Amino acid sequence: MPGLPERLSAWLAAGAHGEMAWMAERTAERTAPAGLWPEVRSVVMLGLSYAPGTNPLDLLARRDRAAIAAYAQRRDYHEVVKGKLKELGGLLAARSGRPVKVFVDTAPVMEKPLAEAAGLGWQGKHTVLISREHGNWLLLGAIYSAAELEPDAPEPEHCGTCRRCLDICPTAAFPEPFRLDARRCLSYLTIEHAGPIPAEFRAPMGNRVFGCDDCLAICPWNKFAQDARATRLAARDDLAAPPLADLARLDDAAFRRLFAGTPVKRTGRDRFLRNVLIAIGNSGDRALAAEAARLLDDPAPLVRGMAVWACGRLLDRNACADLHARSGRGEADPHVLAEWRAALATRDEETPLP
Ligand code: B12
Ligand code: SF4
Ligand code: SF4
Repeated sequence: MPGLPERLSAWLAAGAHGEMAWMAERTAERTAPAGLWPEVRSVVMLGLSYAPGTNPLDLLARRDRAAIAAYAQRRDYHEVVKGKLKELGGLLAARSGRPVKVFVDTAPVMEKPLAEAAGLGWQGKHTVLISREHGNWLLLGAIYSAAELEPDAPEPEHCGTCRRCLDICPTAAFPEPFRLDARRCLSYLTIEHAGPIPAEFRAPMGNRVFGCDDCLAICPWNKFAQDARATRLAARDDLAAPPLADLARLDDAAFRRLFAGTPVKRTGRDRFLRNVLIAIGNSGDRALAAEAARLLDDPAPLVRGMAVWACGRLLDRNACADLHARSGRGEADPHVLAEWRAALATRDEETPLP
């Protein structure tokens, strides 16, 4: 994969990986399979379809509902894909008499460039791998083999003059085609980013509470993808459009129960509630303000801070001042205090914090 180490270095040097420090570690292993496992002679790349039955973009208009990225509305693909890789890798090892290793997502492996080199598809301008047959709804996995296998030809790029994915991105996360600044990407901000979400990204988040599918859903190559309902990656109906009001009531145990075995459990309850509260603030639905107000007393500052922001978006200043008198006076966390200041200043810049 010529040029790969340079591209990864440039991406890291620009800081585009944000807080994902693990992306800057083990780069020699990441950019060359033999760096990770010196015995490797061939890499078999696999994609498993998770094509959704409905268009994820339709959900964005239902402001009282939560939008969870299509890949996360189902069983965690790490387990499913790994199981399949082990099965196939076992056959390959038995047939070739040579050892194999299997990887999904978390190892220092660049799965998209490898899948492109293996002929599965090409990296679109949104940087995700697109297959002619399945569109961009594929989850990837790798089998490293010590056997010499006949290579397939790489798939050339078929984006042409299209730029729909670049134009639809709600946060302008693509500095140029084929390059993503993760720090601006809602997938990164809602899943990987640990602290409060910077103010500029909150309104563009809309009702996206875990990941984002906009640049994927708009890609015209998806018209060839078949609904993946029949596979072991079938979507869970209760995660298709859950009411924000229900999600705002999750305590730690209920969060773990609801999202057991799905990728959503990764964020933990507090980070997830942070996202839900931002969606509530964006809902324009004053009835949901009561859910946000209840969380003003939450033990987690991350949750309290976004509860303040949501109340500030949905209620007038007087109502916010009442809530502050009830729940905000003893606040000591600097982030939450800053949110109170902003909420109380929203409609009257002159009023000092009571
Ligand atoms: C880090 C990571 C993220 C980060 C950064 C994403 C990114 N684009 O780098 C964040 C958290 C934002 C993320 C988001 C998502 N992710 Co993710 N992620 C990864 C991970 C772990 C590493 C990706 C990586 O190596 N990035 C580093 C950059 C430098 O590499 P790159 O994206 O290939 O970038 C190339 C281009 O930038 C190009 N390039 C750079 N400059 C230039 C200039 C020119 C002119 C050209 C032509 C090219 C070019 O060269 C680079 C190398 O090929 C992989 C799993 C893995 N181990 O590979 C999953 C993975 C890419 N994610 C995946 C998924 C599903 C998603 C989401 C769709 C989830 C969601 N719905 O929210 C979004 C998609 C957002 C998007 N548009 O990319 C799948 C994608 C499957 C597929 N069909 O490709 C993967 C492969 C996981 C898996 N096992 O299936 N992800
Ligand atoms: S996943 Fe969403 S925020 Fe991230 S690049 Fe794609 S459209 Fe933009
Ligand atoms: S939307 Fe257009 S430019 Fe973007 S990946 Fe798909 S074909 Fe390529």
